Amino acid sequence: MSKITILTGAGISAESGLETFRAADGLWAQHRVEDVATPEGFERDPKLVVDFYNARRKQASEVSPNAAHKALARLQQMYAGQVVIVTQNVDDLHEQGGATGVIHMHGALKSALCAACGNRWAAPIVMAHGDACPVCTRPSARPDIVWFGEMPYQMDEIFDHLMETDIFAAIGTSGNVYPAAGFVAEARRSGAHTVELNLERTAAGNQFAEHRVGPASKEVPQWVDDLLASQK
Ligand code: BV8
Repeated sequence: MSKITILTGAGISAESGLETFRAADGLWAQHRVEDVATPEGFERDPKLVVDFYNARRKQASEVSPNAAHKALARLQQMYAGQVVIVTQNVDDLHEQGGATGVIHMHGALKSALCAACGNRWAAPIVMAHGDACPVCTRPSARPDIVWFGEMPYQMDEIFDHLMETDIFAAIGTSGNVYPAAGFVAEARRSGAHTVELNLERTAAGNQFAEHRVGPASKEVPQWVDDLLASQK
């Protein structure tokens, strides 16, 4: 029974209307990373950071999954082997598109985290700095997001999947951020077939055996059709 491990990035949600990070007009063109996506930035100006994620949480609540998200859910439902989705994205469009067991390695907009006791709960659409944790009651709520310099979530589980996967696909990610950008090398070491699906060949592209170049809403459904046809 073969196994497919998929890593997604901001590009899979672009056609749903969510901005990517490194596009010319993307999130990192509008905000300094060190101000809104680091613990130091949160320490310096928690309101700026909380408002940055409030705006993204609001945007994410107003968009819908696109054909790429839905195609991956179809693959999970119809593929004979195991299909694991690891996402760098903090939106919940994979789940809205029908995917299950999605690993959010960089956290999730819909989740709040207590910086004091580690408790997690469903984030309100608008968080405020100083919101109390429902468990320890301290005013230590923060967005449940992995910032630069923080350890991504579920890394052991992810590496277990990479070590035994037969196919590794990276969809809509520029391959700039580690450890996610190192997953393709790990998968190759395990002998997996590697495929990059992206609007363009990325700088990391030469690490992949196969490339499917074009918008995710077109390339991902086609890739899924080919995978399902090949298993017949
Ligand atoms: C850690 C928060 C250690 C969530 C994010 C030097 C070398 C190696 C590593 C480092 C280094 N210096 C520092 C580091 C570590 C650092 C890092 O990698 N820095 C980089 C910049 C060099 N990494 C970290 O800090 C990580 N933690 O290493 O911890 C540690 C060890 C022990 C103990 C404690 C800690 C944490 C990384 C997570 C940071 N958080 N964001 C949020 O705000 O959303 S990263 C941010 O960038 C996002 O989360 C996103 O996941 C990530 C990658 O972005 P992409 O998803 O790839 O988006 P991008 O815009 O870049 O690209 C979009 C792509 O889509 C493009 O290729 C485009 O062509 C394509 N596309 C566009 N439209 C479409 C499309 N494709 C298809 N169809 C379309 N329509």
